[in-house]
Amino acid sequence: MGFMPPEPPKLPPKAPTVNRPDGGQGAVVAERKTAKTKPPRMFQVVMLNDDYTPMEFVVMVLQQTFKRDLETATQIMLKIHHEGRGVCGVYSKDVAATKVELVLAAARRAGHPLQCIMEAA
Ligand code: TYC
Repeated sequence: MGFMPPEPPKLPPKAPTVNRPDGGQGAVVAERKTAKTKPPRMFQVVMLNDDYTPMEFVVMVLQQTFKRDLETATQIMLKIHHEGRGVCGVYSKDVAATKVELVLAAARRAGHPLQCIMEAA
């Protein structure tokens, strides 16, 4: 008997491609049932009252760091002064943390004890 080359392995018969969800293009993309990305957790930057930081300094910080106009900044400052604390703004975690650092650095630099914290909104 002569040499016989080995038969190639038998593959299962191919299903008709035209009936596949992608129209036979080869890629099957599953539909996502739920949203892929959740909205980011938000954090409020809260400023605390003290007896020493000048009102004008707080208003200036609110204008510069939190982009408030003079009237809004004054209202927020007075709320903090009367109620002990007030929300300066609500931001993503990184932005809130940066704003807290900016406020504390400006206060330290000016020699004021102004305190500022972030909390989950
Ligand atoms: N209480 C301060 C004063 O009478 C003013 C002040 C307001 C300080 C808000 C801090 O976050 C603050 N000079």
